[in-house]
Amino acid sequence: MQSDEAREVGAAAIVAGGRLLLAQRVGPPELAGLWELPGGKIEPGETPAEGLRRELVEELGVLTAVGGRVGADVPLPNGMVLRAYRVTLLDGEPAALEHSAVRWVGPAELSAAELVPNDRVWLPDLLTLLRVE
Ligand code: 9L3
Ligand code: MG
Repeated sequence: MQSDEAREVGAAAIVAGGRLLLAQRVGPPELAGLWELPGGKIEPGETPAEGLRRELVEELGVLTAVGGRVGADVPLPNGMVLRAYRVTLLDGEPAALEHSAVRWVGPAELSAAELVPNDRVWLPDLLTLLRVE
């Protein structure tokens, strides 16, 4: 069994048409209403790409291809590590199946968005992604 120490939370930077997809968290209470890159815990036995693809089916109802890393590792208080990946949509329109809403944002909206604290460190990287898209 893998310990929590070694475990990863994957987050998806989905960019299309010069905009990035943000999803609004339902909970826990301190994160409810804030916006994040969708994703979740990679399960033991999954590669990060497999786990993130599964999370995006569950959360958004879309099929995706997981690409390279975006931004730095973010250590989480529970000993897990949060990592963002570049993700391409292959099939489906993202729907808020486990979030209260999803929305596509350009650079200005992204800069103004109320992101969850963990994801704020990636803002410069995400803005760069949008500019080079
Ligand atoms: N988390 C932070 N930023 C993100 C994601 C996908 C997740 N972009 C944090 C919130 C939770 C933990 O990682 O503390 C597990 O995520 P989830 O399973 O609640 O989505
Ligand atoms: Mg999640």
